[in-house]
Amino acid sequence: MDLVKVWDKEIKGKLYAVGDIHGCYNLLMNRLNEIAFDFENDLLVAVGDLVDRGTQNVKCIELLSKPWFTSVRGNHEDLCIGGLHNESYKRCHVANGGEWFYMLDGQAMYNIAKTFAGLPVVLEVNHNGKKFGFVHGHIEQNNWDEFKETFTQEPTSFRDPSELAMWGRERLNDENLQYTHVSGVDAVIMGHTVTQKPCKRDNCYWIDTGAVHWGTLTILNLSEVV
Ligand SMILES: [Mn+2]
Repeated sequence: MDLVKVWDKEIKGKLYAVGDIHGCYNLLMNRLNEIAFDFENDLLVAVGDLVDRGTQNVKCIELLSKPWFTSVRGNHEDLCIGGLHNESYKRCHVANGGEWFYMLDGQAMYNIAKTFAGLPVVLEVNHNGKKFGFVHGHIEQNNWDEFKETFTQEPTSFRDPSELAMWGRERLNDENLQYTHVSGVDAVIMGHTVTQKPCKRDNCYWIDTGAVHWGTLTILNLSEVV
């Protein structure tokens, strides 16, 4: 399992990013039809949190087998993986919309956790001469390659790089103004922190617009933003 993955299949059509879906399968399909998404040629990259809080969790997991869909791992995928064997993860998960998972039979839970553990924490997609980076919550470094390298090095900080990338919100909150343009990449797309509208700062985008709360699912056409 690779924590960092570079998309290596050809994208014949357009490249889109979608915010946190959280079990809202019908909403996603309706939005894709509205934008005339081309299921034969386009690629949709989700920023993680496919499940929990919404009602169509299994349908959303099945998206991962579609050639037009891929995702990075969000903290809710992490909760499914951890909740399988760890009581405190399970409690946190149930308290955050994950009760559906513990109503499945053990084999189904195991299969889902295994699928999620196969998702990268960081995904890089090159399309039409541009490089797009995807991570669920946070990128600590102001350089894309330095960020990717933290996943291959011996840990230097007390926080695991995957945990920071899936759970962190520091860049969007940025109280110390330490985060700037991320060099080495054209755009970085994140979710995790709900904003009323898609948010852009430097070359970073946050696109979790609270689909499961307000029915407002953001889909970005990445060839139009960069
Ligand atoms: Mn999240």
